[in-house]
Amino acid sequence: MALINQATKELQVKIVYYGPGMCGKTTNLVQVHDHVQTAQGNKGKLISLATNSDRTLFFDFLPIEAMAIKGFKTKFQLYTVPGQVIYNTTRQLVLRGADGIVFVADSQYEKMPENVESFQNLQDNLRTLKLNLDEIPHVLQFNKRDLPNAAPVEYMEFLLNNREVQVPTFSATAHRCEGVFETLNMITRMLLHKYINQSAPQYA
Ligand SMILES: Nc1nc2c(ncn2[C@@H]2O[C@H](COP(=O)(O)OP(=O)(O)O)[C@@H](O)[C@H]2O)c(=O)[nH]1
Ligand SMILES: [Mg+2]
Repeated sequence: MALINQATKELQVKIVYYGPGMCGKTTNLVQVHDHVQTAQGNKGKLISLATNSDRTLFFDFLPIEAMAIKGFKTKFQLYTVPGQVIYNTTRQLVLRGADGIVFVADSQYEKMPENVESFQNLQDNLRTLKLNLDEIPHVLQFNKRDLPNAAPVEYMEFLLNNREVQVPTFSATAHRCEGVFETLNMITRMLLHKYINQSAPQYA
């Protein structure tokens, strides 16, 4: 559930980028951080929450056209999780209180088992937290579309988007910022629709 900060009159919405190691989660956050438009002072620093090589990153921002609901502005907090299998406890901690999830998949054929495993791990971790992916707004991003060994989108849909209710999917080449804001705009729109019942502005 989104947090209400009475002191700053902000509604805080937490979005977690999830996926296997090296799929491009950090790249998504760096691109958003570099290019998102906010009024001066309304974008936090990109913070690394751990010291190991596979870091958890975080920053928050208040969109330039922040939606004001009953006097509250909507601030977005973006997190990545470490993708490596050994950091599962960290992933559970980061997932706690997530309002929305972006699952980033690596399009390379040989990464499909890792994508599927990570998607399963996401559902398992949510279950541990007594949450259900079906009840959390989420989107899929098929990243690294630029690589020659990228699997067809239809195949990735079949592997990762075959649940009862299909979710929006986006093709991306994150290091060129392609598909990054399309993905973010959709998840924010879904969240605003859920919490605020209004459509979101575009961020870049
Ligand atoms: N070719 C290609 N490389 C990418 C893309 N997105 C990210 N990368 C690279 O993949 C590597 C892992 O990315 P990173 O964001 O650190 O992955 P993370 O482990 O999910 O956080 C880095 O070298 C990125 O520059 C993409 O769309 N295409
Ligand atoms: Mg990373």
